[in-house]
Amino acid sequence: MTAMPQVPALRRFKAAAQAVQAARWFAAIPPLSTTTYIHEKARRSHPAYPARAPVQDEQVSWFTHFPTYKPTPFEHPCVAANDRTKKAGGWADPQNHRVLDFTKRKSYTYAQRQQGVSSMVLDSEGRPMNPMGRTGMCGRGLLGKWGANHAADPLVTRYAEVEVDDGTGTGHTTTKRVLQMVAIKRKDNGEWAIPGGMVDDGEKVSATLMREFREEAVSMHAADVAGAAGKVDGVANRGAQFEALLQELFHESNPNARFVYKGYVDDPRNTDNAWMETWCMHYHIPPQSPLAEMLSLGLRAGDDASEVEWLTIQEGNERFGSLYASHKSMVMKAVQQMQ
Ligand code: RP5
Repeated sequence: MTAMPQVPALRRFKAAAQAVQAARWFAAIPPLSTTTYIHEKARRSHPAYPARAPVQDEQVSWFTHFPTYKPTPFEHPCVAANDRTKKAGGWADPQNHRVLDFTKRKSYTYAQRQQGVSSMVLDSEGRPMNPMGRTGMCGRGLLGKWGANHAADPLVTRYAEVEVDDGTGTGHTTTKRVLQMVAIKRKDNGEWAIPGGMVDDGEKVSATLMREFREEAVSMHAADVAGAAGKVDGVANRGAQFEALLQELFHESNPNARFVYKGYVDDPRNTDNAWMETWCMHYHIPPQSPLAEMLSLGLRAGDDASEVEWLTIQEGNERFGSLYASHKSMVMKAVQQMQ
């Protein structure tokens, strides 16, 4: 018996039904409470990516008629090499997205749009559609999951006294109190960022927040802290003390931890079918507290970071102005919440 030919009318009907479903979901609910948000970094170049197809601001929305749109297909080889169905400890979905059940996947962005229902809209090939629209690239790029890829961002701040030019033109300085954040320089594109990272399968966000902060910004062994602190004040068990203070800071029940943001990230790795979403929490360290003292001793870049520093949160500070992805907006929101 010969196979039934595909019925074009049926295909057209399915496509129309998907468009209607998409229309219901894509009501513009932007991240970070702006009303006219259009992702921008998600359309930019990335050092590990081929060129994206150009997408102008007015072409981003899936509802804009764009018949000539031909996104560049790309999946970085490291993604297939980490297929979790083939490699123990792999962090990527299989290449064939059709074997996945997307009704079991969550997207904060989609959930925000449709009263808590987080299932993702799929395109005519069954791949999840970026809730913010076109990016000029299809496939997964460097991201492991089809659809939403979840991260957590620990924003750690303190007040510090710094010496600044007094503005008299005499070369004299004055002391100024500034707000600073722990920031890392990312190895992948050299941009400064909150020391966040991916939530592992089955991991609690609170655990990711602490793990990423420790791995990227305070990469040290207890002995290092003891050694560093020992040189300063001779206290021996500072490593264990530091660990206990970190545990307390990132504990779910820390009353001083503040929720900042949960949703889409305008990340340069995003594609039409895979994108970053994050959960950002803010931890402000009081001056002269034991943790403040230890963090001033113990910042050290590790894992995906090449440098780490207390970065001054101030317009005019170039590093702050060009923070990675949507991180500047998150920091600004946290600062507003402090006022
Ligand atoms: C950003 O990517 C998130 O806000 C988070 O900071 C980061 C997670 O990715 P990796 O740092 O693990 O690459 O979108």
